[in-house]
Amino acid sequence: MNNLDQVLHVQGLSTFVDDVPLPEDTLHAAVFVAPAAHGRITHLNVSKARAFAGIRDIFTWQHIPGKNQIGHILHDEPLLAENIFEYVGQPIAVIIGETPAIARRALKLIELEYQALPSIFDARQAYAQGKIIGQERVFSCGDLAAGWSQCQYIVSNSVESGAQEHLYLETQSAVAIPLEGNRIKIFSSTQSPAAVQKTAADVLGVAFNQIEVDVLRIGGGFGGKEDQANVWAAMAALAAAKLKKAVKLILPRSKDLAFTGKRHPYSSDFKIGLTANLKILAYQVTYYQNAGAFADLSTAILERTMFHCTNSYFIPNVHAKGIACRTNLPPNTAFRGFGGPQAMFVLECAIYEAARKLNISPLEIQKQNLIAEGETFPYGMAAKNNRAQTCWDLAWHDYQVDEKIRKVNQFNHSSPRQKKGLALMPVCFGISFTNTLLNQASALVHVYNDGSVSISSGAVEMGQGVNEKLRKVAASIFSISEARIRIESTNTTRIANMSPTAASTGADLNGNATRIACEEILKRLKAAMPKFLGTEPNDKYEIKNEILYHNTGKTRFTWEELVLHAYRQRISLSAHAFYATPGIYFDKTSEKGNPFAYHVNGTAVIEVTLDCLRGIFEIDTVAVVHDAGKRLAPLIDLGQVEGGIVQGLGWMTLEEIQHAADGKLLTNTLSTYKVPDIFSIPKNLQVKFLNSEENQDGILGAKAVGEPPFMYGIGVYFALRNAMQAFKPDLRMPYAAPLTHEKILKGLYSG
Ligand code: MTE
Ligand code: LUZ
Ligand code: MOS
Repeated sequence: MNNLDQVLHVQGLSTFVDDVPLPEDTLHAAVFVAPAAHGRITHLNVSKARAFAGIRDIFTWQHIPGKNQIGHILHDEPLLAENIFEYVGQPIAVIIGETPAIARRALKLIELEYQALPSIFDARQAYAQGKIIGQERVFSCGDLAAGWSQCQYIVSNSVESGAQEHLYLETQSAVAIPLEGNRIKIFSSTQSPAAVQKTAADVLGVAFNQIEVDVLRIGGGFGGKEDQANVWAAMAALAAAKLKKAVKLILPRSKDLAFTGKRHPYSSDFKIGLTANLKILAYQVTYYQNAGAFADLSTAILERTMFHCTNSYFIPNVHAKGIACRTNLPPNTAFRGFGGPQAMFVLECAIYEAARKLNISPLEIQKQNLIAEGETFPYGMAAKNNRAQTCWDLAWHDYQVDEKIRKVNQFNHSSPRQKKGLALMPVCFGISFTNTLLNQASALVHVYNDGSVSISSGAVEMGQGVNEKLRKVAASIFSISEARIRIESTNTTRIANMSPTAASTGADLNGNATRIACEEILKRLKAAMPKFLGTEPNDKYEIKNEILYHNTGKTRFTWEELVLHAYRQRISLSAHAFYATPGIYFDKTSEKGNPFAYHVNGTAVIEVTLDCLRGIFEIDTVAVVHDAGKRLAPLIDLGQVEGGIVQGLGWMTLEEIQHAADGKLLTNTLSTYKVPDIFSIPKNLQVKFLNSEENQDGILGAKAVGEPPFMYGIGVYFALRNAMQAFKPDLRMPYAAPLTHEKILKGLYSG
């Protein structure tokens, strides 16, 4: 894949938090958590556990010197529960032992008594009881009533989409090491070193500059470490500060599955209206988001749901309402797409339901309504260089959709028990943090006087290849070999106030900061060339492939020699630079603005074959046309698209989180929670990148690629429903994902 890390990865030599060399006498933490979904603590006795051989200490909220508060958007979440706990798995105490095994064994000696309180796990029930987080949001445009009055067809229904486990390979991990002067250095598996720094500083009641956070790379994040790495890092820091010893906290897989938040399940109602020639004129939708017990990022995620309520389509009259509902589940959190997939799924269900009622193909409705240049989204931004129609048309043509439809019909006609289904899934995803202030980044570039280069930025490498992209940026600005460039760990002492690596903006934001820093150094180097070469200052100077050029002529001098000359001339070879995405704003009062630097478009063509006797299926084809602009690292982008698709189809078809009636996670192993494996990958997975011109709003002409491909997986749901419908024309089945084998079988043979 040409990822910078690949050589180390395949040899098993890359290091993660678990590999950080530990000081002597490092201690190990285990976390004591709430055993029930909602309760009032009446009695907590840790004395037996504390007396256990090898236990050094136990900390509860009473030991926190600073604030027992880790909520950033809303301040509603304690690090350690005080009198009330609100979900199974909510941390109550941190126990510190000489080994991880000792700490875990002593957990069982903690005595907890509580008075059970009523619990809610369902978003609509929570809403009915007024348990909401933040404000209800409404995005609207046009005139809904007028819209309905002009519609020939109006249909409505409800839609459920499920939770999803991130399943990053590296579980939540932190090592906190006390340094002189009461400073703490934290190695954390986080997408947001600055959030870990802030959380630990707040909990300890110290200034941010007392806390250093370092991240070399993480073993996957997918959004699960945008906010939820803070908890474990803050606990390790608390214990390290108290005991003046290094403390390591690594969640075992089963605990990580049970304690941490997931993708938000949504329960939604829609009503959609179409004209006689299938133009969608009106769309009304209400999203009930199951936020879990604390806000975490839920309100931001809900906001992105609102932004994506019309996906790739233009709808003139829209009323979308979103409510974050507080339930007694672990706080749900960011997950690739960040609420976007949930919105898109509802609209595709609405289109599918309308098509079913009209007895036509959903494709007819989809292609009639793709957004065109200049048309606006409900939040007021106009489609600019939007490639919704281009991608759709290319996918239709290049993947021979007419021919595919004919073949599917032919197959279904002659095959009684196997049925094929086909669907197209257009995606339009806005790039930028919807919270405008987060769209900023900085970079620190050093050129050493041997000509090698070191780059620090706020980007966290999580397998998505951002480091390789940063290396390409620097190599292209300086016109030197990538081999000279090293990407350093992401560290709060080198880069301050960094935004999380999220919203697919890692390369755009940090790449641009890196570009600006490199350009600054290059400017100084070029200014030093006349003296170095003994030529006229007003001549033309350039560096190409490490060779110095004078007035377009090649000289015999190199990058290395110029750098050494500049050093001897006492010219600075370091630069720090800052980048803030220009031109974006959003007004939350009117819910209008220009929140995104640009949109990413694409269309997927999906074919499945369903075995209607067994309810099992194969995905024959996922063929995509995707716009990634002028790609910086083509193979990395291909990997992102392929990985996103597989993760998306897992959400839609396999991954089903289940809780017992008391709120305990039932799917707490990988035998009961099924994720896509090598056999789940479509037999034919094809990706064509649009040959589009340079994207002025990305980095060096490229477009962000991390999240958008996830949503192609949504098409698999509809391809499957089409196959089911071919078997059972009067299929009546609720719109609910995941569409597991079990649900398919029930749908085919019930009613
Ligand atoms: N790819 C890998 N291999 N591992 C990850 O954790 N996270 C995804 C995406 N691709 C992820 C990934 C998510 S949720 C986001 S927001 C982006 O990568 C973040 O990185 P970027 O902004 O550099 O694209
Ligand atoms: N995080 C965030 C995100 O804070 N704001 C966003 O808009 C966003 N979008 C996608 C993923 N993470
Ligand atoms: Mo990605 S959900 O923005 O970490």
